[in-house]
Amino acid sequence: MTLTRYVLEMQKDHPNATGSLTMLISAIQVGCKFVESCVRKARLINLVGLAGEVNVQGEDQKKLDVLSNDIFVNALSASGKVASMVSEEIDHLIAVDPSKRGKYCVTFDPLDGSSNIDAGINVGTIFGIFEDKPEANFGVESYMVPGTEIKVAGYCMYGSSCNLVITMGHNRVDGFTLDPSLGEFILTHPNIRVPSRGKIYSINEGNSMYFDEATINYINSLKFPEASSGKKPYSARYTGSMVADVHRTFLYGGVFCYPSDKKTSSGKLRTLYEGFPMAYLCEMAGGKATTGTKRVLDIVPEHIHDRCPIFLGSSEDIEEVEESFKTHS
Ligand code: AHM
Ligand code: MG
Repeated sequence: MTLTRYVLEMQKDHPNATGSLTMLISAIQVGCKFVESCVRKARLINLVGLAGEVNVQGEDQKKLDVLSNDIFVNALSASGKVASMVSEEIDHLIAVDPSKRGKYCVTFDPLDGSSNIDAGINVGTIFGIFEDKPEANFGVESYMVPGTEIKVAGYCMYGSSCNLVITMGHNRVDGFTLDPSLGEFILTHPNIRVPSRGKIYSINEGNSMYFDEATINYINSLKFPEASSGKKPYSARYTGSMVADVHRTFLYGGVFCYPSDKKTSSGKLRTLYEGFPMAYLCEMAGGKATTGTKRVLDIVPEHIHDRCPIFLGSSEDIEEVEESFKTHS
């Protein structure tokens, strides 16, 4: 089953389907293949290193950040199915030329985890698809909606293999692996379900001195379980690449966390193109995603580059996070 056939079949019985979403996902698929090929040969063709610019987040842009952003902006604009876009790399809303506008709004982080790229660690693209609101008149208001309005979410991980994981809703998440000889994504992980309980936690513990009490207590409960609980300490795994850490969490279970702390009241990860897509994928795969005190998908952003704290993964583990926040906030 190729990704193209999968999307066609998912849309086949949809009463109002016009083929637009299928074409849009096809454009994303092409973008992912293009970025995959650039990441694969980056070292050889001098694509590692800095581009010399600083993005809206105040981070140094890598050459591959800039290139990946251009690839997605061009692929999505050319699809004719997009009204506007929000990219991590561009400070303003990206308007599509009126002659090519469609009805979807797309948010994306073209190359998440790019600070890892020079060391050859996994990186990825994260995307979310929303519907344009006519009353927004192609402005940012189309994006100031709760995460529950997201239609499609996914990521592509450029790692030891290239994996694209997608949900079009209906409690269904599927994973594809790129067969480089065919140039096609093949269904290799049908119906991904996040185990209800895991044994791994994933957090940048180097920030511990800034964590609030609820986070510290929760992490300590994983490392020093009460003898009476019969639980063993969890293993720690953290690559610093959200796509890789979340992908592992989906497959093996456990928790991925980027909390708010004393330095950053909303954490680090961006709501529209990191928080919402990953939270939606997690819920559709049977897991949960919270800020600690609120379901991530219930957030309504006020700005396109807003950030949100996030704890996502196995439902029973996330319920313990929520418990810790109830007790210690
Ligand atoms: P980026 O979008 O600039 O790459 O930053 C996001 C990344 C995530 O992939 C990862 O989870 C997080 O930043 C790691 O941050 P830290 O280095 O603070 O642990
Ligand atoms: Mg990112």
